[in-house]
Amino acid sequence: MGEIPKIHPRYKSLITREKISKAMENGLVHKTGLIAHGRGEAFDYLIGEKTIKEADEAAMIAAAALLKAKNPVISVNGNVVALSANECISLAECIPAKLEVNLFHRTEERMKKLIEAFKKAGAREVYGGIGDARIPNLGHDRGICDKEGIFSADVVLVPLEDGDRCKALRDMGKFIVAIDLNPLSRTSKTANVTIVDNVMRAIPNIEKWVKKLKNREKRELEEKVKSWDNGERLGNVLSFISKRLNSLS
Ligand code: PTJ
Repeated sequence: MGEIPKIHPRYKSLITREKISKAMENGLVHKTGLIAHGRGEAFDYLIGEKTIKEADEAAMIAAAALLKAKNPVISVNGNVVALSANECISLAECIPAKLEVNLFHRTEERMKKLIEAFKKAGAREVYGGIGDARIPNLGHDRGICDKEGIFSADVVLVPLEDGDRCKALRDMGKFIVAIDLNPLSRTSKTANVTIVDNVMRAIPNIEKWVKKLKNREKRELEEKVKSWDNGERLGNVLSFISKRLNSLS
């Protein structure tokens, strides 16, 4: 495609597609990352391509969980680096949390490229390259992680996560915050807190809440997190979508 005209009504969406397809050509995004992106776009339409109330509240709980954590880690993959690298770095500094590249389709070449891309964007330290630990009960290379990173984390933020790995992380006793536009996915259902929103809006929104909650007592943060019922909240998202579709029909 030539230059995308700024007056195109879907300009933002087209630019995002360009970004992700270029990142695929550069070996950062896996080819199935394009399929995942398309699926995300479809669900984004259903919520009106904006942060809905339920997602904002989930982002607040996510911020509370990340702030009260002893070793919080933000797990990033190809799509996340292509769409939100700077925002992830800013969030990680604000909490503070570690950043770890953790791939579904892991190759040493992609790991190297993604860690380099993060460092080029300003990240001081990026975990994932050592690969000296394994998430139990996960076959193949998608179970590889860093001992000092995800393996020993108590809270992990997983944008665009695979359902199987999300469950394996929960089985390790970790508190999982997922960002997933699909409220029906296994990841959404398995996480402790699911933010049904686009990763490009959700990451800065979590940061907004981290700044608001930063000076609150740990006990208050804990109470907020404890009060969250993820199943009920996902039900509310589905009701929102169904009401919205009814109102449009
Ligand atoms: O870079 P890798 O090798 O780790 O691979 C990453 C992908 C995304 C290819 C891999 O994790 C994968 O196949 O994921 P899934 O199982 O397709 O799940 C992706 C989920 O993310 C789907 O439920 C999508 O709806 C959702 N999604 C896609 N784009 C976005 C999104 N959620 C939030 N924001 C998005 N921009």
